[in-house]
Amino acid sequence: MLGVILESITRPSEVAALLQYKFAPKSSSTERLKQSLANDASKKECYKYLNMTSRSFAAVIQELDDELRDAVCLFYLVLRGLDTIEDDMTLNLDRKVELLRSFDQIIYQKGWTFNENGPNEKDRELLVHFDVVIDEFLKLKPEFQKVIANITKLMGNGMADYATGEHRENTSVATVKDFDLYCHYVAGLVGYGLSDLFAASGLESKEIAEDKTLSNAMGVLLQKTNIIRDYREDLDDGRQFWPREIWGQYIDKFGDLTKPENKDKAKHCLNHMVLNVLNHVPDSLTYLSRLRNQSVFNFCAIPQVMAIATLALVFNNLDIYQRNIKIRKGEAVKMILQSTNMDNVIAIFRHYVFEIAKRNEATDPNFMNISMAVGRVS
Ligand code: D61
Ligand code: MG
Repeated sequence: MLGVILESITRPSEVAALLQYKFAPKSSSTERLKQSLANDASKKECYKYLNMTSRSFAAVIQELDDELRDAVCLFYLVLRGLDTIEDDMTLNLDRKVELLRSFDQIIYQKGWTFNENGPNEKDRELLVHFDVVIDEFLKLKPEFQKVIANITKLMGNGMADYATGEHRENTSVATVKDFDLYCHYVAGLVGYGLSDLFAASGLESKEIAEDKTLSNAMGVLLQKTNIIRDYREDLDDGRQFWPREIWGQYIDKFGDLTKPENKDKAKHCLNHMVLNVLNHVPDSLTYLSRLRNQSVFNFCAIPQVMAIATLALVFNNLDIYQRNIKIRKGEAVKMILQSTNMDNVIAIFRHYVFEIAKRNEATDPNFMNISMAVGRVS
């Protein structure tokens, strides 16, 4: 906490937000969740795994209204389990593909657990105790179960296609179209599933699940932002998610973007990647503007606002090629406290997109395209 305050010490509004957040009374939703966990050990386990495996989503999920909280928590845990199989580079490829393609059936097998993940896989514990997730999944309303199983099937098969390189000539991401499709599988589909859950809960109208382009954009914007921010970590782990169609315009070898002698090209490449994400901003704002329930609005708006702030942080910032960079906790908390209505969310988006415009340079080959993408938001 002290470190967090020091990081924001020159920004009084952030220090105020941190203190307000820290000493705020527990929300009524948190209270009700605590009550529902008091005499339910297996549900309690699930929320323990939610908090263990997600820094970004645990808090916003727990703040959802009662009608949705458990369904979204289980949706998250099921997909985190699936992703823990996808991410494991120590698993044999045939075994991985078999698991990915059948995961939508595994979630109906009472007692199923998995201990074949490598010892260093970050969420391996979740799969070791996956029987608890399955028990709670099977207690959800059949309509919720169907949404979750349907998305799990589509995502598992999409991940398997990528793991085997089925739809293209090699295992890295070649074209912008491939990049969009991969992000659709791993994140856009979450947007579809969440919209279906919102509609099934009755907290939002059926229309929210009808425009798939908007639901997809919600997830793709988050995933692409993570992929830019995580360049170095992924490179060090032997993964490449940036499409060659973009980085190939600037450099011959993906890893060469880290080299000091390539810094201008690396900067232009990075900004080209940010430009690609900016294209999803109008759809994300349109989706948010259609939400009616307060808890659903906060749940959806907070991650989007964090992503826009992260995009502004990475734009024109060569540090991403050397280390992990993150927005300050004080900045994050200030945004969380503000992200409760559409007017504030639009103001936050404008603020960060304006930050990008200020650091846009006339020497950048995409200077004009970036200006136009900015113009579409402000
Ligand atoms: C509103 C609110 C939250 C939303 C949304 C709309 C639309 C989409 C998403 C959240 C999904 C965002 C994904 C961005 C984070 N990326 C990852 O976690 C990557 O894994 C992707 C596959 C598993 C997706 C699991 C997930 C994530 C968030 C959820 C959810 C399911 C269910 C409900 C609510 C939020 C990434 O994982 C990194 C890691 O291992 O930690 C990767 O492997 O690329
Ligand atoms: Mg993954």
